[in-house]
Amino acid sequence: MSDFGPLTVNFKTITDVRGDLTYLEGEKDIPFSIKRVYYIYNVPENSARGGHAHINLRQVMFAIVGSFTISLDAGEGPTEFILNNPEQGLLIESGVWRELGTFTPGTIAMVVASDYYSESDYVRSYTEFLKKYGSR
Ligand code: T46
Repeated sequence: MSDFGPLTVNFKTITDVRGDLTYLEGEKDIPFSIKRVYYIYNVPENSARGGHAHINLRQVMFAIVGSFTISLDAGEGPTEFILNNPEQGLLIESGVWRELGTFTPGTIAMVVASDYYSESDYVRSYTEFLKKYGSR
């Protein structure tokens, strides 16, 4: 089942002569209450991140600046997405393996998450991931 759920989250932007202002609100634009925000930047060329799934965590990820790729795998192989629009996020449900790469120089990837950081929520072995989620 390659079902990632509804994937795209569009944020609202207010534009005037001073520039653009984009905002997102928990439980409105984002389909959960936001408990944590983190951002990834200064990523060296050819570096990969991710390589895990979450048991319960839900996240929306977007590129504030720049561009990167993310491949999502719900247990039947990867589908690749490019994130390069600060007005559009990708909803990543729990139980989905993700791998990030191809960061252009200066990229800032931003993530809003449904829960606090907890290492026990991670599945960091692909074999374990397939055992747990491969037969849905
Ligand atoms: C995800 C992808 C897209 C913390 O202490 N607090 C935090 O909030 C986070 C996110 C991480 N950490 C620690 C855990 C590790 O010791 O920071 C270290 C690096 O984390 P990690 O190797 O998991 O980083 P990425 O970029 O591979 O994965 C991160 C998120 O962890 C993950 O939830 O979906 O970004």
